[in-house]
Amino acid sequence: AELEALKQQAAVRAAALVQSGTRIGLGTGSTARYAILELGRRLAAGELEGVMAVATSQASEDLARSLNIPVEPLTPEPLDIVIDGADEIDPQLNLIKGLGGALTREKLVEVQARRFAVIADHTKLVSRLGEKAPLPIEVVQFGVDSTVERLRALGARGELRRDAGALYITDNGNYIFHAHFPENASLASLERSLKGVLGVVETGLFLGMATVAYVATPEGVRELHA
Ligand code: DER
Repeated sequence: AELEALKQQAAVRAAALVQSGTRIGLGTGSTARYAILELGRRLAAGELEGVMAVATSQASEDLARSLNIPVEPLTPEPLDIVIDGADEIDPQLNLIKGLGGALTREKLVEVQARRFAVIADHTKLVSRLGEKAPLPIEVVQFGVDSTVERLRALGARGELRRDAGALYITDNGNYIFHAHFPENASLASLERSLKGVLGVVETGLFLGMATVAYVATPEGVRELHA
């Protein structure tokens, strides 16, 4: 309950940045959900008007539509601000994302953001990525065991994500492998190696993408910049 209150505090802080007449990206997960709810509240209260949103998952799109937030597909036009959660945040604001299963659409949206505001509770802060969370890697279904073998050859240990025993399938119809790697000298080289693996669609490494992070602690919301 305490963590939920903290998530909501971070979400409300970021949602306050959204201005009328702008284009926004809506993240996915339990923290981003509070931001979407807050945007809906601001619209209903007349504090906000004329916004257009791009959602990073079907779930976030459905929630937005239920709140009368206008949702449109992603087009090449930049987004003024994207608000999304993270699984881990390092001191340089590099992120691990994807435990909510939406990493590919999230990265496609967030790369087009003029401002990418991460929202989280303090448990997401780490000194090094990979400390607590696995690295989600989206992989195609066809020949998945071959792709997993290629990832293991790079040093990955882990398993395909399952929910209630069944293999999890993303909005894009792919599987997700949760990988643990030995401590890596360079996150950038790990990202490049993984993106070069045949069968890999996208990784949950979001390096140098976030512009600001609102991190809620019991002492208040901290604003972190890269
Ligand atoms: O899957 C995702 O990328 C989510 O944004 C995740 O990183 C954060 O989800 P949470 O707010 O429910 O912890």
